[in-house]
Amino acid sequence: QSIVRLADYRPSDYLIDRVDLDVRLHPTETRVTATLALRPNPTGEPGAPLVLDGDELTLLAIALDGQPTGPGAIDVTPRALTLHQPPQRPFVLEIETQVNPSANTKLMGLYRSNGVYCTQCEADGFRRITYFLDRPDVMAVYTTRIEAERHEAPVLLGNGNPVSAGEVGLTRHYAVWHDPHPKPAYLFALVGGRLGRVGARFTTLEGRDVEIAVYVEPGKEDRADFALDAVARSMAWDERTFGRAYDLDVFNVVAVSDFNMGAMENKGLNIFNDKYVLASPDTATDADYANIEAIIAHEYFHNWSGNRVTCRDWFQLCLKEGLTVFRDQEFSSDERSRPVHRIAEVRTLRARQFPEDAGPLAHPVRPQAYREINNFYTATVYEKGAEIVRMLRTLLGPESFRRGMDRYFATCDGTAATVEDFLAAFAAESGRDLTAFARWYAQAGTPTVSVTGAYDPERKTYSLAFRQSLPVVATEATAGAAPEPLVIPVALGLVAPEGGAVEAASDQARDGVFVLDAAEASLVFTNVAAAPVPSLFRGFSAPVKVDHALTRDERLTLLAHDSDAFNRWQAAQSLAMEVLVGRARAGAPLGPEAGPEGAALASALATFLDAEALADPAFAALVLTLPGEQEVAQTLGAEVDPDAVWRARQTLRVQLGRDLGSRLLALRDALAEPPGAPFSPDAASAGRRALRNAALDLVAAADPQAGTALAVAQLDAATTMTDRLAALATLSLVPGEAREAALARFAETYRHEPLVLDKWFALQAMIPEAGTLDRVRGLMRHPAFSLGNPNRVRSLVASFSLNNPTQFHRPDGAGYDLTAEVVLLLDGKNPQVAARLLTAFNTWRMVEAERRRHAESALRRVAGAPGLSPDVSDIAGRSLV
Ligand code: HT7
Ligand code: ZN
Repeated sequence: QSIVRLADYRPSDYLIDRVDLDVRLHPTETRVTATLALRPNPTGEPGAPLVLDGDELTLLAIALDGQPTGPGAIDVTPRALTLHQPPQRPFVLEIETQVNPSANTKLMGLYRSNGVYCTQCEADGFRRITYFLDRPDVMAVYTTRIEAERHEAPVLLGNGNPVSAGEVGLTRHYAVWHDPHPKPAYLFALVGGRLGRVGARFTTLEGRDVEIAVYVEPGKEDRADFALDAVARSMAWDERTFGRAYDLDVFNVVAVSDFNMGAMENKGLNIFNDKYVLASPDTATDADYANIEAIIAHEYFHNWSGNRVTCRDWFQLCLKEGLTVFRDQEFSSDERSRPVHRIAEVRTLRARQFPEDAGPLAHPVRPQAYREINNFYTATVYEKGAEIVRMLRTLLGPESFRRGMDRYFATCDGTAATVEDFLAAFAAESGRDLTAFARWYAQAGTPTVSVTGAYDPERKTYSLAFRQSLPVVATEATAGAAPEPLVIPVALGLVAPEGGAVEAASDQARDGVFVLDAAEASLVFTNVAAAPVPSLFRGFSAPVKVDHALTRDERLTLLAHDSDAFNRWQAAQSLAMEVLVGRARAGAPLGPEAGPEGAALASALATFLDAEALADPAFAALVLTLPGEQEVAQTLGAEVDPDAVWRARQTLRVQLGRDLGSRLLALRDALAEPPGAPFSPDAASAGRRALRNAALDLVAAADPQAGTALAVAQLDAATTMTDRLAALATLSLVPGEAREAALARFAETYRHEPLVLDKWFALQAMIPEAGTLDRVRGLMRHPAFSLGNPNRVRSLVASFSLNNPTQFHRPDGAGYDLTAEVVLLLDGKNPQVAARLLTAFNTWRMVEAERRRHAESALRRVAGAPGLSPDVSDIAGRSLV
């Protein structure tokens, strides 16, 4: 497959102003008539042939300006329709195609999910519906007529506003939708099916009365209320925070059960994976509620950052995704606890994006080349993309940032824009030169910032020397060229060893932010009465690794006294990481305690819990949670033995559970909900549950028998899925009768709830025991499992391959073999999901030699298989480079 390069971008030779679609839905023979109003693009090549994209299409008829095309005028294949000599004036093409939604297992284009017709067009699915200029810089106004059997699809939804509806003969009906906002084809959507609805009204700041609705499987309407409320809260927040109002009369959200990703921001008609819509206390955990709120917000916010202003080409994906992730993170921080949410964001970044940036799939936030765009919906584009926007705000300050956003929306509204357009708005608004800052978009790899501090008691100065080092990442475009220094905002402060802020001045740090924009730089504080402890990268002000050799006492000072909550958490993480890395590197055996460092951490945590756990349980739960195995492996960097990492982490968990046991039990009691208390998914209630369950986890690590008894009791008494699942997770780590009985009972209770069974699949796939491989193979034959449903594959197989490091990296290579086998099985059905599963091999070069050999041979088996999809072939090829 050919490589697409940013450097080769050329405007389209033709534009499409209006699209009239007539879609006659049928399970296997859906007919689509597209009437396209085209014209030559003044900036394109005059006289060029018109080449429309297609994918697995059957052409039934074509007419040019109402006349059949003459012999030799067009060439048609399932992948392209070429009109050799298009008129050099506005003209109309009418194209009739036929597609088979029931056979569409790729879930791109028009497909059926549980009998519901739906579409997914980003990035290039529209070409699976009709021949089209399927590129984001071709923006048209769409009118869609949808027709179907009434009994099969009583609900017919499209983009924009409803125009008309009516009967067709005795059994069929139709609806017409018109979207007045020009949009690229990837934002097209339609839905037809038997669906239940919940609705509400929202009046925008411009006085527009909007009908908002969430459509779900009939009978599950009561599980859609939370999502509906999240839509209304998102609308209000975007008005308050960014002055952005909604621009249609209706806003519809539809939940479907077969979906390749989380959700899709189609104009006025967001389509969601039902996992991110349906919620009830009995079926959804607190994490589910938080995800639903965040993803509803994310897709809604795209209405401005993505739809009103879209991307010129797919290299600019971060323009909409990074910015929209930033916006949804801000929303969640405002709706919940800002520090707690920031910690969650950073944990995700470190667990997903840092490894990606350090492995063979590393790429810049704005890639320069791709073979398969669907493989670039990555943590780097999304999460690191959001960090860049956040750094921009830190550098400019909140007011200037907001004015820059206003200017961006004002100047780019209705256009397909680039990263340069985005930065230009902020440069113009602030008067700052952002040329060097723009390197964040172009250079792959996580920078490391090394810091040394020195106190001069004579001069009463404290100086900090910074050095940034950037990995050389050989990508298509850079060919391993030496990276240039990045502009890194370092939010910082000084803490007195006995607590309290040090009131020291430095004219190099404005508003507590020092800007490191050279390879090396230093910063001097004056009037510092005594040696302070520096608190650096407060709030994780830049997506970097920090190499700063603080002593244990200095870290303890930060944990106890820093005014920045993120760095208090970071101090505990760093203390734990030192223990974990030391033990893993030494290959230390599993034991009851992790040495004096483990004891020191336990004692600091005891003090912390006594003073603060009840005041902020959500934060306390995070402080108690040790860095994950993958993060420890990343810190080790090379020749990693995943079993040694697990033993190190388990030993420290045992020690914390033992040393803190009585406190943890007391906290569980103190935080218990009074019997009959009503359920609330709010952050405070969720925080109490999180701490109770973090306590259970550690108590059970130290004393599996006591933990089992507590978990069994919790499972019996639980009134929320959060508590039930936490108890089951605890039990899943203790081999024996109680575990198997609890798992069997849970499966029986929720046998009609696929989304709950997903949690059950995932828990079992993550058990760090040798028997898990066979368990996963067995569960793949479970009646509730299906390779055709992406949620099932992610719950069972991806949980094993991506979230069970000891078993994926089994020394005998059987974990790699299972993953490769499923990737190949799946590739024929759903290449996108198969390719994503294959990214589990991202870390293969980091593991020790024997495992590495097995991983490489599994990867080579995949790469060499005949008939691979471009998606899987791209990931396999890059993983092996
Ligand atoms: N913009 C959406 C991306 C998306 C997607 C991409 C490829 C294949 C299927 C997909 N479904 C959704 C989702 C988002 O980030 O908002
Ligand atoms: Zn998005």
